[in-house]
Amino acid sequence: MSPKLAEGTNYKVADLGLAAQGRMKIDWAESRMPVMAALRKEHAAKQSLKGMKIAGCLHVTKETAVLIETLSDAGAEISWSGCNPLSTQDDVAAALAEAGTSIYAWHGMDTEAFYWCIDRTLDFEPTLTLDDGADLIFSVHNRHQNLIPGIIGGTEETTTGIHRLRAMAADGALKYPVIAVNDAETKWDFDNVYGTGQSSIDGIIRATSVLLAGKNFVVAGYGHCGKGCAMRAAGLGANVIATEVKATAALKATLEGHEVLPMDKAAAIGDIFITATGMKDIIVKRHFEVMRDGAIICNTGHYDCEINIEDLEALAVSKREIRPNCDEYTMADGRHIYLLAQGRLVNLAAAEGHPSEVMDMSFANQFLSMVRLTSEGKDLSTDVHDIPVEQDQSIAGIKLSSMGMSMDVLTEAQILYADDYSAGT
Ligand code: 9W4
Repeated sequence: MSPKLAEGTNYKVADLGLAAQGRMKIDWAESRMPVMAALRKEHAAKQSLKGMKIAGCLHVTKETAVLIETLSDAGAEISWSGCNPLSTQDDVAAALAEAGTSIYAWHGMDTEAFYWCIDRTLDFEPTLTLDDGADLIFSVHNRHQNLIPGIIGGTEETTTGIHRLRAMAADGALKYPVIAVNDAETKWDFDNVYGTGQSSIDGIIRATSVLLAGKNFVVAGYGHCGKGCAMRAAGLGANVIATEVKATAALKATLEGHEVLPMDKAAAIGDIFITATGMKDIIVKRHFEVMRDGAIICNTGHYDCEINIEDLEALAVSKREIRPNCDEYTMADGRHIYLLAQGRLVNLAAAEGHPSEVMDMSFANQFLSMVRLTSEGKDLSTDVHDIPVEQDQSIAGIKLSSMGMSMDVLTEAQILYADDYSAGT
């Protein structure tokens, strides 16, 4: 472990000198998270989490800091670690440590340090766990089983984590109830379409500064993320071309005004390519061979195998980093192809991930799940539980009113009309 780290009785972070800068980032995020502000006001007054000890393992970002401080203001004791060594923002970690939060996180830590940090957050014997990737739940179940009787429940943020926890529950191996935060509509739908849509375009622009208007913008995969990217690129004046393997998704892309082509055709006419499929080998050798000079390629799908970088490396005669997060590959015939963020998620590596306004809703789901586990956790079965529909509606409602919008309400007569089956249709 690096000797340069700052260590205290309840923290280990990179550099406390970054705290003032981190605090400004947190203040900025907080001002963009009105749902969290409303929940903080209500639950700080009620002290809904009083007596709870929450161990968290989730990306240490400015938005997560808002979640941590909201949980703390609602009466909980907190101990936190980052869930990915590359996502920890050292200035945010320093600001949290300076404000007294127990936090063990620094950018670029190795695997041994990662588990050391998780173990430190378990030292205070938590009553609740809050996860992104389920490392905390796995650590409790595999290495700290003595803590299980004291744990009321946990939450999990990601699809992958939830998938594994459901498998654990099916085998009878899960020992406390878990709420699947990802499955809330106010989480995955808004994250994927609006969060990934904007931040992916943001990553492309930060890495390249190119004009999108008039460009052929090829989106591989028209799922929620692909749709978000397509919508925003079209809004900036690009001609969007979607590639798909699923007819219904391809049809949606067509009816939303985009062209649909197989990648073999799109490869030759695209100016900018973004992969958002979750599948490997979307852009391979034969595509690189026909691409235009100056083509830009990047990935916003779940994995970094969508673009076959080995094929690109094999075709190239030279490579240089021409700008941060932008590698220029020169082909034998003199054409240049630009790969962004080394094929990793462009919205995270070259931009800042989901905007705070989007994280506002994801983290409202985390917060309300902690409140639900506190009040009802003892009655929940040892299984993976969904977010209640009313919670989704309540979060969306607070978000709407914070934006000055208001809705209609069904009258009694309308509710009766909808349920009435006496007179046929
Ligand atoms: N960030 C991340 C992961 C890997 C990574 C260039 C190659 C996810 C969700 C939220 O995973 C996250 N690798 C990088 S940068 C980087 C960043 N590089 C750098 O060289 C390796 C991550 C959730 N979230 C938001 O989206 C916004 N606020 C949040 O809390 C954060 C980070």
